[in-house]
Parts: sequence; structure tokens; C-alpha cells
Amino acid sequence: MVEVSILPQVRDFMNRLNGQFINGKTVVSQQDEVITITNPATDEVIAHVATATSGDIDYAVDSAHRAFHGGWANVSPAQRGLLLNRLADLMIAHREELAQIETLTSGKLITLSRAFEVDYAVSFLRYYAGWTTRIEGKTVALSLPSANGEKYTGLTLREPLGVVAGIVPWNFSIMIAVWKFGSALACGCTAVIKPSEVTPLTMLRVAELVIEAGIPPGVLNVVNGPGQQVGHALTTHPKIAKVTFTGGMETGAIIGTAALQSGFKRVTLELGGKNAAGFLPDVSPEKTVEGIIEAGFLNSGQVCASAERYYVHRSLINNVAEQLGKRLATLTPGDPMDDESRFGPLANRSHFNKVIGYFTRARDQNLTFIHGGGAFDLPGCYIQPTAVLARSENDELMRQEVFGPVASLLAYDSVDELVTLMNDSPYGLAASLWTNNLSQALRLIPRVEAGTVWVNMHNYIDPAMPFGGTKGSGIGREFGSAFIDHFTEIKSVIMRY
Ligand code: TXE
Repeated sequence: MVEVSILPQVRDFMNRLNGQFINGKTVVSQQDEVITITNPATDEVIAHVATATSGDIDYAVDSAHRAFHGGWANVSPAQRGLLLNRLADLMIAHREELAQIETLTSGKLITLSRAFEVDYAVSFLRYYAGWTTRIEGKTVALSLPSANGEKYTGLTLREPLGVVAGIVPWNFSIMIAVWKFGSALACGCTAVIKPSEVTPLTMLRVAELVIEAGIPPGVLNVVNGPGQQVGHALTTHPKIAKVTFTGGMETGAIIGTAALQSGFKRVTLELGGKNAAGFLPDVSPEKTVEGIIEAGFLNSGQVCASAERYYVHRSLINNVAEQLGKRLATLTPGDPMDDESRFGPLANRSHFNKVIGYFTRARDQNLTFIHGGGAFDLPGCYIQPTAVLARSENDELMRQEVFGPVASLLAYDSVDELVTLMNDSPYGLAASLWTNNLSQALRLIPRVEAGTVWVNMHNYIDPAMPFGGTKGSGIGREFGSAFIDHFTEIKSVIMRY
């Protein structure tokens, strides 16, 4: 065991009453409506955060609106990139502090908090910083005839949309927030971020670093509170130009509808998935098992791109199931604040109860549990790593996003059946194909309905690769140059001379 000692600055930050971060300062307007934060690894209350009042929300959006037309508009693209890189430097300088706040709040392993919430988040930020000077319009040759010899020149400008509301879930509270505000700020927009009500802390600390980096007050603001009040008020606020959301499909539909109904706001929605991994028969059972662990068990399965449906050829499925059961037995639970832990708790009690509910119903439906299917007998939200043999593609565990360490396996007989089964879902975020046969993989990729298809790997998300869903997994793409289309508007200019 290599238990990490909590830094004094982390204790101080958790002990004070936090609330919102608006126009460069901490704001706590009310002390009666407070979010109580519980460490999901221990069930201990560790911090309190005041929720935003409607006045706080107006103040945050107004500050962002003023900064959009003032402080941020006057910062050149190159300077914007420099400031985002300075923030990245500061996040690295405060790496351990940010990682500890995140782990204590979300139960994420400290090693994952350092890697994803700081190092990866910083890679994304630097990637966005690199685009600030490359956002360009075009000159256009015009075609209509000229009656009296006059000439026309056409050009397009790419202009930032305005104030962006970023609504963020609890599974990666810094990294996903960076996806939102990094894209927004790089394009010249300003932002108001609403973290999940169960992980409201880490972004407040990042927002302080934003000011330390020299980014003007009001460019990035953070408001906290329940989605249906604070999130909804932001989504429908008249001065918000765009809503970018990552979270569940049902919430995505509510937010998308509200955003359109309140002034046709632009939306980007990333709504998770019920992602499939298809193993062709040339892959050995040993490699299949390692593939399932890679695809489904990172961060205890609380990753939007994780696989939850696994298709294995009928001739191999019993062998794979037996070896998978043995492999899952090696995933023993550990304290997330221990450097050597490899399997942590779920992020909160309500999510834990939801996952246990899936197990209860799967048992009622007589599904075969290969391993797990319950909670560890420990304080905290520890769920056993679980695998089941599904009976058909209609089982609840083959259709609903569980968002936990749960793999459901189903046998297939032919490649055509494999494709049909992989596509049999309202979701379409990501999928993986596992085979040693490259031409087989290349033929299958176009047939798989998903925004990302991995071959012999899963869960690899890179800042340079567009990421987003087809079908019910959402609208729009984050990362790559694709993000620019979603945070800017094209203005056409035509001149006669
Ligand atoms: O997410 P919600 P929840 C999936 C996963 C999980 C399920 C529900 O299956 O079990 O979603 O999780 C804010 N207007 N994912 O309930 O409701 C809310 O405050 C405006 C997939 O935690 O989607 C939070 O900040 N905002 C996923 C954010 O939306 C609203 C990551 C996400 O909450 C709102 C997490 C409203 N009406 C969960 N209602 C992924 N795609 O990675 C809620 N919110």
C-alpha cells in the first residue's frame, strides 16, 4: 500500500464553504441551500458547496457576456493561445492538488485523476490553444452575372458564437469541462460551466487558476447546483448562445429541446452509449479477455465510450467466459487514495443503487453471472467487477447504459449477424472490432454505426480525432478541427465595386 497524504491546501479548500466562481471571484450568496459532498470510498461527508441563486446565474452569464464583448474580444488570437497554455502550465504545477480534490470527491483512483483530470485535460487544452491562430474564413468566387460591369467580392468570416453554457457530468469533472471551455475560449467565446452537483469542487479550483493564468475575469465562470434548476436556468438564459452538454440521453433530450425552444441556441450533445465490442473468431480467448478488461473496466466502467456489449463467436464464448471470470477475480477493490489500487468505487451512492438495480433485475430474469453481480462488503460505493452471459439482444443489460464495471457477453455465429447485433442499439457513440485480419476489419468499419470505431483497442480518445455520437448518442463533434464549426458562426460578406 502506498497511501497518499492529503495536501494541506486540499484540506483548506475542502473545509471552506465554496459556491460559485463568477467574474474572477468566489461567490457564496446563500448558505441555506448547500450541496453536501460525500466521499464515495468512505461515505464520509467531506465538503459543502452553496448552490447558485437565480441572481448568481444572471451575474455569471452577464459577466461572461461583458467579457465576450470586452476583455476577451480585445485579446488577440495568439494571446488567447498563450493564456490557455499558461493555464495548462498552472494545472500541471497544481497536478497533485487537483487530482486529490477530484479523487476525494468522485472516488476515481488517484492514478487516474492525475492521468485523466490533469495530464489528459492539459493535452486537450494545449491542443485547443494551438488552434487559436488558425480559425479562418475564405474568399469566394461569385457567379451571378454583372449587369453593368460591376464586380463583387465574397468572403466569409468565422465569428465566435458568444457565451457558451457547458453542462458537465460527474465521471471526468475537469477533463470534460476542459473539452467545453477549452473549445469555447479558443474560438473567442466565453463560458459558464455547470459541473455535476455530485462533483462541484474541482472546477472551482481550476477557475481560480484561470485568473492566475491572466485570463480576464468573466471569461470563465462556474455555477453549481441541481440540473433541473441551475442547469435549466442556464440552458434557457437569453444571453446564452450555445449549450454544450455531456451526460445521459434523457437529460440530453430535455436540454436540446429547451435550448432550441429558448431562442434556437446552438447545441452539442454527447450522450454516452451502449457501446459494442465485436471479437472475430481469429482472436484468442486470452486476448479477448484482455480486450474486455481494456474496453469495459477503466474507471470502473464510468466512461462514456466504454464497451458494455461484447460479442464473441459461439465456438469460443464458454472458454472466454471461464477465463474472464478468473481475470475479474483479480480486480480487488482498493482505496482510491492509494497509489497501488487498481479498482475503485463508483462515483456516488445514487449511481451505485442504480447499478445494483440492474443486477437484481438480471437475476430475476435468470441471466448467468460469470462473476460478480453485487457490492463488495465494504463501506463506500464498491461494486464487484461483473460479467454476465446474456440470453438475447433484448436483455436489459444488452440495451440500457449501465455505466459501471459490467460486461454482458452474447454469442454470434456469422460476421453478418455480428454487424446486425452491434448496430442493434439506439446509441452510436463508439465501437471496437478485434481481429488479426486487416482486410476483414477494413470491410467491417463502414458497416458499424458509431462515431468512433477502434480496431484491436478501445477507449482511446485523442484531441486530434473528432469525437461524438451517431444516432441517440448525440449531436456534433468535439476535438479535431471539427470543434471550430460548433463554436463559431459563418458570416458571409459580399462587396460591390
Ligand atoms: O446524468 P445527467 P446523471 C449517463 C449514465 C448515467 C446517466 C444518468 O448512464 O447513469 O447518464 O447520470 C445536468 N437541464 N451518463 O443523472 O442527468 C446535471 O446537473 C440542464 C453518461 O448524473 O445527464 C449534470 O451537471 N442540466 C455520461 C449533467 O446535466 C441538467 C456521463 C449530467 O447529468 C438537467 C454521465 C436539466 N434539466 C452520465 N438535468 C457520458 N455521456 O459520459 C440534469 N442536468
